[in-house]
This record gives sequence, C-alpha cells and structure tokens, in this order.
Amino acid sequence: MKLLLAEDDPYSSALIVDAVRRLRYEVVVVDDGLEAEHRLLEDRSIRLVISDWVMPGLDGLELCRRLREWAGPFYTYFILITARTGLDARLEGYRAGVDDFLTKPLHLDELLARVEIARRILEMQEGLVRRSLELEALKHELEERNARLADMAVTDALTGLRNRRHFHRLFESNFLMAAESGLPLTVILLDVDGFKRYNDTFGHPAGDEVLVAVAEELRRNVRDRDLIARYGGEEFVVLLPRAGAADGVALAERLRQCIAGRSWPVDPITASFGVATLTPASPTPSALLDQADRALYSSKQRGRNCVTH
Ligand code: GH3
Ligand code: MG
Ligand code: MG
Ligand code: MG
Ligand code: MG
Repeated sequence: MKLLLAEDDPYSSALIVDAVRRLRYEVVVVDDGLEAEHRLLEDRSIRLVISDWVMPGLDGLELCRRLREWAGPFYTYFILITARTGLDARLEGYRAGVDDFLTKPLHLDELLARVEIARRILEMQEGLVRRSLELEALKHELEERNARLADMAVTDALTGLRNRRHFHRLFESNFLMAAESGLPLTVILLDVDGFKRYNDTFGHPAGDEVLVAVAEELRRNVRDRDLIARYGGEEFVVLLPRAGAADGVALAERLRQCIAGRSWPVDPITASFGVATLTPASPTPSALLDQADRALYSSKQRGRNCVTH
C-alpha cells in the first residue's frame, strides 16, 4: 500500500517514515501542502495520507478539503497530525473531512495502530468497490448476451432475415392496426421454383447460396417500413404496411424480374408470387395469409415465374 506523508518538520517526518516503512508501506514524503496536493493528483493510487496541520503552501485542513472534492471510486483515508488539542480543533478537522488525529508529541506505537485501522478500512472499501465493478461488468455481459439471444430468436440464421415466428408476431399487430385504421395492408408470398431439382443437381450448399441471394434481392427492393421474413425452406414473405394491391403487385413484379434477371452462377432461378390485400373478406390474419397462399398456388399452376393477386 502507498502512503503520502506531508510534514514540514524534518524530525517528525523522519520518525514517521521510519515507523511506517516497518509496516512495509511505500512512502511518498513531502514537506509542503501544495506539493502534497500535486503528488496526490498525479498518483491516484495513494489512498492513505498522514498530514501535518500547519505547513507551507497549503495547510493540512485545506489539503483535506480539496482531496474530498475529487471524485473517484476509491476512498482516501486522512490522518491529521497536530500540536493543537481540544474539541474545537478536532471539530474543525472533522468538518474538513479528516478521519483521524494524531497529536504531537507522537507516540509511534499509536501511530502504527492508527495506520493499521486505516488499512483495514481501506481494504474493506477497496474490496467493495472491486466487487461492485465486477458485478457491473457481469451485468453488462449479461445484457449483451440477452440482446444477442433476443436477436437470434427473431432471425433466420442462413439469410439474416426475420424468421417465421417473428413475422407472425408483427403480422398480427400490423393486421390489427390496418383493420382499425382502415389503411391498406398487403402481403406477398414467394416461393423459389423447382428448388428441389436445383438442390438435387447442384447440392445443398449451392441451394443455400441461392436462398442468400434471393434474400439480398428482397432487401434491395423494399422500403424501410416493410418487413421481409423467411417463411419456410425456399419460401419468403414480404409485409407491406400502408400499401394497396397495385403497389403490392408492382413490387412483386419487380422482385420477380430481379430474381429471374440476376446472373446466377450455375442455372437460372425464378420464383412464383402470391399477393393478397386486406379487405373485409379477410377477417383474420390467417385468412389473409391463406389468400396469399392460394394466389401463390395459382402462379405455380400457371407455369411459375409469375405474379398472381
Ligand atoms: P416448386 O416449383 O413447386 O416450388 O418446386 P420446388 O422443388 O421448389 O418445391 P418443393 O417443395 O418440392 O421443394 C422445396 C425444396 O427446397 C426441397 C428442399 O430440399 C429445399 N430446401 C428447403 N429448405 C432449404 C434450405 O435451407 N437449403 C437448401 N439448400 N434447400 C432447402
Ligand atoms: Mg508543521
Ligand atoms: Mg415451397
Ligand atoms: Mg412446392
Ligand atoms: Mg419451390
């Protein structure tokens, strides 16, 4: 442990230094209050101060007052040495933030006992601070882990799009809002054509790359407020709040062209689309999804790579 001794009387100073070194303290010795302040500001690891009251530069009480104003997690224990006795002097010291007094002439055994008391208190306080810093770090780590888990719970691992579960949750709330406000709501379902054959021919990893690329095309083409999710294996869904049938069909057509027109590495890829818009005939979210699914089925029936509303 490190200790600062501020004492302008060389005789007392030498006596104290000699005594505290026996307790294995590293001692910084100064004979001036301003110098003491400077050293304490420079080295914040000094947690124990033994200071004379009357000194050049800055007196011990003022030094203590200033030190109490510095913020920091660790406490600094302040022992004031004074030739003044009596209650008034002690009260003045306590008000300045002094923890303990030693009166001159000094008794070294008492000095060492007081330093031991200081050490116990400082160690206890340091332990508490370290513990609370550890807890703080742990809490931060847990919060980050929770955020990662929460993110994983709504994300499709392959494409990074929202997953089906998250889609359903948002779809329901969007459906209710649209039904109440009378604002339009459109949903697009799309399914990659002939994907089983593609997988069988070029392998599952090549198929995965197609799904990632399709997700990329979807992301590129939708507005910020639209929601894209991977609905199933090679099926995706786009939810368009405040968009009517015409906008939905136009977007689906654009997506269809982007996918079909992309330069695919081994074999052309197309997708089929089903578009459904909220009407009084779609009383529930699942009824609206069924409508989109039937439209998608029609697109498949009509020969794929097309949009049905
Ligand atoms: P259709 O044009 O009628 O949609 O025919 P399809 O072959 O695309 O449809 P089907 O439902 O018969 O096959 C879907 C295929 O998608 C089968 C399955 O192996 C593949 N698939 C589903 N999920 C994944 C995935 O995560 N990665 C890869 N590579 N393939 C997947
Ligand atoms: Mg003095
Ligand atoms: Mg499918
Ligand atoms: Mg199928
Ligand atoms: Mg398919």
